[in-house]
Amino acid sequence: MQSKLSLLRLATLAVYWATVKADEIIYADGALNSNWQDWSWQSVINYDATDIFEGTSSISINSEAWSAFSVKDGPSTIVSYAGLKFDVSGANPDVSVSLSSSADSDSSASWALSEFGATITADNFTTLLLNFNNLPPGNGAVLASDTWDRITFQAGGNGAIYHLDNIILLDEIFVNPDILSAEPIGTNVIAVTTAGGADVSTIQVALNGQAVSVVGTSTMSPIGAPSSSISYLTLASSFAPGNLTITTANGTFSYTLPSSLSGTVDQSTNYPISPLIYGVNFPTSASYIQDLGVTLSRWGGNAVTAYNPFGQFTNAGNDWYFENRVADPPSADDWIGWVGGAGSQSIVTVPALDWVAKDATSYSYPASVYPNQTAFDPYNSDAGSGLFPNGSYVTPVPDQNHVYVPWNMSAASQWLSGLANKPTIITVDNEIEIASNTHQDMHPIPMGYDEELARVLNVSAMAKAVLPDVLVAAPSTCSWWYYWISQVGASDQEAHNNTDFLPWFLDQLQAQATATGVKPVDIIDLHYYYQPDTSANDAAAKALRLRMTRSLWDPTYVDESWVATSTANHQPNSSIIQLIPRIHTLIDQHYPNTKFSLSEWSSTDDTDLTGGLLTVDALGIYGRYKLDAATYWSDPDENGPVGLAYWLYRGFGTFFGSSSAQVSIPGFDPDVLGVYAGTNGGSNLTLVVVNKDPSGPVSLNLGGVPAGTYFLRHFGGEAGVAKYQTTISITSSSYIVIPAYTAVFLQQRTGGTGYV
Ligand SMILES: *[C@@H]1O[C@H](CO)[C@@H](O)[C@H](O)[C@H]1NC(C)=O
Ligand SMILES: *[C@@H]1O[C@H](CO)[C@@H](O)[C@H](O)[C@H]1NC(C)=O
Ligand SMILES: *[C@@H]1O[C@H](CO)[C@@H](O)[C@H](O)[C@H]1NC(C)=O
Ligand SMILES: *[C@@H]1O[C@H](CO)[C@@H](O)[C@H](O)[C@H]1NC(C)=O
Ligand SMILES: *[C@@H]1O[C@H](CO)[C@@H](O)[C@H](O)[C@H]1NC(C)=O
Ligand SMILES: *[C@@H]1O[C@H](CO)[C@@H](O)[C@H](O)[C@H]1NC(C)=O
Ligand SMILES: *[C@@H]1O[C@H](CO)[C@@H](O)[C@H](O)[C@H]1NC(C)=O
Ligand SMILES: *[C@@H]1O[C@H](CO)[C@@H](O)[C@H](O)[C@H]1NC(C)=O
Ligand SMILES: *[C@@H]1O[C@H](CO)[C@@H](O)[C@H](O)[C@H]1NC(C)=O
Ligand SMILES: CC(=O)N[C@H]1CO[C@H](CO)[C@@H](O)[C@@H]1O
Repeated sequence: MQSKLSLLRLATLAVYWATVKADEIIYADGALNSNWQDWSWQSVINYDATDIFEGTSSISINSEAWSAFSVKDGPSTIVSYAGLKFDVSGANPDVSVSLSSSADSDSSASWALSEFGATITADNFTTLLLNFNNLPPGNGAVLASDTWDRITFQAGGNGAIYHLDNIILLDEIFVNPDILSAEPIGTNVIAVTTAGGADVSTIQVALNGQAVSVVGTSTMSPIGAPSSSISYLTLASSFAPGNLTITTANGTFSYTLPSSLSGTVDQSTNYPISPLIYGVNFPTSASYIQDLGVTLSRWGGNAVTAYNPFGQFTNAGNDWYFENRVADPPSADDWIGWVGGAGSQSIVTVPALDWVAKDATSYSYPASVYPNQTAFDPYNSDAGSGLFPNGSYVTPVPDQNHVYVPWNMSAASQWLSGLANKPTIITVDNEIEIASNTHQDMHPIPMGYDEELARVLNVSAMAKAVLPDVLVAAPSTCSWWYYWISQVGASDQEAHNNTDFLPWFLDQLQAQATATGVKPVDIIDLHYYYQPDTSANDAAAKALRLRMTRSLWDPTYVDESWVATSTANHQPNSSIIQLIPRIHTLIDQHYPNTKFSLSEWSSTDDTDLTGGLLTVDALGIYGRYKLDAATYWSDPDENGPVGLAYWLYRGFGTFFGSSSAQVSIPGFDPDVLGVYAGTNGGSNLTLVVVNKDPSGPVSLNLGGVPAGTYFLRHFGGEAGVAKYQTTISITSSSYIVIPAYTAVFLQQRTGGTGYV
């Protein structure tokens, strides 16, 4: 167990603010600064609230769902300040802060108040700082330069009631030198994170009461986070079990180093890893693809079902009031081109229902036609949810011609044949088994087995005729329940020889392949969303999040969700998902020699560290269990924990290995550890280790790991979320330390130390 004597100090509290020339006070007492305008919407705002205040009054805000308190400056000056400070009170209000530009409509990232690392209560104001050089959650990311002139505090889907006070743009932020963390890593290195250029030369280290000297120090500032820094202190001797004490000018950090878990890594026993497992949906830019090493980019999701490539329109379906809009990005052809130019292959959705959007403005459920609905778009009060107040779908079904134009295989063929840039893989629409829900206006009749198969075969025949090299992926089913059952229900299963959907579907594809000599589907594509509920995001939920990757592979892991007790007929065992081996077995039995992909999956939390650790674990599992392709839903922040998981394996041209090497650790507990080994033809060993335990380091004794020079990447633990990397020596394979809640990448560099 770790005991850290100094308090865990949050990034927001480790800095001080000082007025040097002119801070801009946007609000202090009574009224908004006259240079600023109120651009709020659907919120009740009182600038002179006295129920709780500092000074003489505060701002009270009551925002409806998705509405906001928003203020706009005169001339654009925000970018010249160092940060935005404000006081907030409320019962943990669901509010996010963002900046935007009225000149070009750009928006910054949106930072949830919960990401600032402080507790917000209704009784007292809490001071939060949006440091433009160290954005929340405090990994050193810097605000992009733009014509920012607007600050928006937007409520989430349940609205928000809260107070703000003392909203100030700071001219300067002084960072007091501080040593934030000091953790053991590798065989003899202490990783020390600092703020304000703190001096690490006076740090003293003792192991079991004996002083250990520091023989080398190197310091780096992480890529993409120039204001964070980390120093690696090399010790004169290696770690060993016992008490490690690190004494600094800003507190003492103590750890108990445990006895090591023993095993072996065998590079000579290996098999290829598909490079396409490191994909995401809709990467944001070419540099995103290159920085994270994204190998496969998907154009997919609910909003591409109605994609009209000729007008570049689409419809949001039930994600947003069944409204048409300009597709974003507009041109699939250009998109395939630039993702390819950045080094990524592409997987592109071909609409497979009978309609696509006719324009950028129409919507299916106008209030003028259907006055009685559960909700209307806060930005367009005429566009309704398509649900009666009792939750039933609005009837009569609207005439599709109001919003859509017909779509058919000749239109699809015209689109694909005209593409200047060809996709690597196409998918047959997206989750069409639930179209009568997500696109109830377009396809109100629940889809059954036969219709889904017919649509898959029709798109496949069209696509293979037009693009002879393309791989066809289907059925892109949304989740576990629909792998086995159609939206028609049990009667559909009974009508199909009482067979679950997937095995039936595979049998039909095999029959088609046998009859025609051409495999209609090259890749069985599913979406996988973990079913356990981790939304509480407390310690128990985080531990569950890190355990539930076992559902991808483990034949003994009973799913910790409704799946475990569902009585539906999902042979061989309805309570054990064991996803990748299960689907491989089904494919072998019903439609052999077919690939398997997951074109949507998620860590369940893109901003919490455990979402990143889960992603590292999952990417290791995908390689080890021979998944053929995967794309994350959707485009995790490059500098957030999930983005860092991709960077760890693939960032900036470094990669884990072309093959998965055998790891054998008797007594290994997958609830607390993930250990993956990669190799290039039996050399250049790479190890990725995830320590899922928040409370202390683990140590490994791994035969087959040669001593020598290693390139180290890591994130997590006390060091936090940033792209930390260095070169270290592994002095012996017998005692390698991985800090708590940390993912590490260690790659043998026999020929030198170079890395990008
Ligand atoms: C850390 O220690 C240095 C050196 O004693 C001191 O100047 C600095 O104020 C300390 N930082 C904090 C946050 O206490
Ligand atoms: C480590 O410290 C604990 C608590 O101070 C003590 O009980 C234990 O004996 C120490 N272990 C070693 C190996 O020195
Ligand atoms: C609105 O729909 C609800 C049921 O969903 C019904 O009880 C109510 O009478 C309807 N109101 C009007 C004005 O039609
Ligand atoms: C829901 O309300 C609508 C409109 O009032 C009505 O037509 C429909 O029958 C109701 N559905 C149920 C299940 O009560
Ligand atoms: C196919 O769709 C196109 C584009 O909407 C339309 O012009 C054409 O008439 C349709 N063809 C058939 C046979 O429905
Ligand atoms: C599939 O194509 C055939 C032949 O063009 C057509 O008759 C059938 O309606 C199509 N099926 C679906 C579900 O679109
Ligand atoms: C129906 O299922 C049984 C086993 O569940 C199988 O033996 C039989 O071949 C199937 N029949 C058809 C027509 O697929
Ligand atoms: C599925 O596995 C669980 C856990 O091992 C076991 O309790 C259950 O009996 C199995 N069910 C079937 C149908 O084999
Ligand atoms: C191993 O890495 C070194 C650089 O450290 C490189 O020169 C060598 O080609 C690599 N070997 C293989 C098989 O990739
Ligand atoms: C920590 C703190 O300032 N607590 C205060 C919160 O507000 C209540 C009621 O106004 C005070 O009594 C606490 O002292």
